[in-house]
Amino acid sequence: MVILFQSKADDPEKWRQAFAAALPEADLRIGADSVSDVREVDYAVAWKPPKGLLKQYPNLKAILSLGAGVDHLASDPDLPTDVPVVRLIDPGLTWGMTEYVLWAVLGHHRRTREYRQLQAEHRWERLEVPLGPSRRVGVMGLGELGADAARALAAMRFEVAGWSNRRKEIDGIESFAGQDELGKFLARTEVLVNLLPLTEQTTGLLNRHTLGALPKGACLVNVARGGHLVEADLLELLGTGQIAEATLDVFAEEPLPASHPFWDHPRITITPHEAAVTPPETAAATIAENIRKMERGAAPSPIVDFSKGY
Ligand code: OXD
Repeated sequence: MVILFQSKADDPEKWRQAFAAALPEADLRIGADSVSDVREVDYAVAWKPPKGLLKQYPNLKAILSLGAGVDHLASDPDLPTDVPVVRLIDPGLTWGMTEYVLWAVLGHHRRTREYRQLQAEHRWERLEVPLGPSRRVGVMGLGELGADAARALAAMRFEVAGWSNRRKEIDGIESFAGQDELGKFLARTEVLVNLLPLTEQTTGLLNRHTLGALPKGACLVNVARGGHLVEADLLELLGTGQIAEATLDVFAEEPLPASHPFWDHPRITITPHEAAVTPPETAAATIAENIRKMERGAAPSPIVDFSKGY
């Protein structure tokens, strides 16, 4: 079985080793150049493949995303439509994301930026921090990643709510659903965490109106996609104090251009799209399990529903 591994962002050697352990029967080819006969490729495991690349393999049985999001595949107008595209739900990816969300939310909650400033000024001063149960955190998107992050935040004793297309039953999390309840969800949310998939409906959803509906002085954590956020609106709302601080891992343009105003903004924390980097140690096994299922004639999961966009 030939697997094409296509990603410019990942260390191929680590993946080669991880696949050798998880799926020793596979012949892993790193990059399109390593395939001399396109008819050989059975599976493509990919992150941001060049547009049009995957349609070149006539015997492809499935495309497996190397990331949780699939917008990097959906944006290919020539993506093969006759094979399943499989999203990655992987424990290591989920742990990484939940850790990042906890780090960012706790940082805002415990006023890390202001304490840094006080330290820089050698000032011994206590700032008020509400008790966890009085801090209202809201998670947009309650898929695998959002639900895990919401549970972990609730375990930290924050008052957590989630917003998603359909209402979700998650212990300890208040669930808001659909456009009708977005306003109510935003009005109660002091720290907003975005974990939505990027679709036509969610592009630009974090804008002056939605961010303006948060309580004044709210914080934003964007770990989903840069396309969710209208960046100029965030700058404006930081200027008015409507948004106090933001932690951003994803951007409209990546890498974030050196001249971008976010870099020098004193109330923005930037990380380079690293909140949850797919770990070969766990993800190769997850992908291998799906490939084995397909080799047995069973369906992989979860299969992307492109009518929903995820
Ligand atoms: C992902 C990502 O989709 O890293 O997994 O952005």
